[in-house]
Amino acid sequence: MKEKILQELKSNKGHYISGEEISGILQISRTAVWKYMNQLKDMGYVIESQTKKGYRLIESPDSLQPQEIKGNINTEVIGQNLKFFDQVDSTNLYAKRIAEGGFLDGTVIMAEEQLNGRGRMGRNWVSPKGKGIWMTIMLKPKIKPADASKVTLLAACAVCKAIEEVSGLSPRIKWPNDIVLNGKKLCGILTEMNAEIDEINYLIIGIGINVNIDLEDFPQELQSIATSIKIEKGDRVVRKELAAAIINGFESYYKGFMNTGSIKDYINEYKEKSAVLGKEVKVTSSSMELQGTIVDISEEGQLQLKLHDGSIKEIISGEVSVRGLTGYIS
Ligand code: BT5
Repeated sequence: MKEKILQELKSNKGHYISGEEISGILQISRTAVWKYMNQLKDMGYVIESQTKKGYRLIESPDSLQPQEIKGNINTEVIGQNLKFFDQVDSTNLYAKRIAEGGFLDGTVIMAEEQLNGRGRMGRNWVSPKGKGIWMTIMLKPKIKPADASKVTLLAACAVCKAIEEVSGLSPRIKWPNDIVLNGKKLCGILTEMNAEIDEINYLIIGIGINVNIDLEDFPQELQSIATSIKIEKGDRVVRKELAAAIINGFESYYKGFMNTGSIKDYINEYKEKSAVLGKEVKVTSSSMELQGTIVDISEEGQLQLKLHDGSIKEIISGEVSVRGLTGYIS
């Protein structure tokens, strides 16, 4: 009912609508209307009420609630089902819990706060309340498990583009899963999947973006390596607009990939946004450590690393750190 009242207020935005009118449209008492208005105010909606005129919506909160995001998305699949939590352990963990029971392709999980936000390899992801976008996109792609990393690449492109659109900043993608700005981490992507040998049962793309985080919100050990849109821009951005832009953008890349089975149409855009192309890097994985220069990124999204002996090695997985002024920064 609260959502329906909100819809009435939004469709009359800037104008008053009387309690009587709402009670007539929704077939509830005027006291009930008044109670729901108070609940909406508690949620952060600024609603003016005047005895003779009724109610008027002045401002909506910057919340990631479905009713705030739905109006800004124009997708067919991604985000058609939006699940929202004020607080959750981790949107990826939640997605995995529900995935087994079946889900609508493109379901998006959003949370205002994560108590156990996760990075890769069991690392922790700091996710303070109301200051970031902590979301997971749940997919059932008909692709081979080996191609799952291409979806991470497309998600990174979509996030980067959406940040540019909404904030005017130009972040870069640090292969494979980070988005960085001025050498600091702005966003991390955690792709997880459940698969058979040659088919994916489900793929979940967890995206964490530091949006309106202040430097002091980060724990001490992250303050020199993490940043946020607010820190870089000097101003807040509206999270729900950014979240909607990511959902819209991602759908278009994802559809393209699903239709053609290839990401080659997007690889030039990816290269333009790359933080590692042309850079001297160190690539580390559990089994090796290599140094060289990234000379290209293949149509499959793999790094071409030119070693010091001139040979080229294709990098499929691992961590990349870029040579900075004071050694290699990750
Ligand atoms: C990542 O891991 O970068 C993937 C992060 C994915 C987070 C999203 S939020 C929504 C969804 N639900 C989840 O539970 N997770 C996903 P990795 O490359 O392993 O980086 C983790 C490392 O980044 C940590 O060890 C810290 O050093 C650093 N870190 C932690 N929180 C950070 C933050 N908010 N901003 C920047 N760096 C952070």
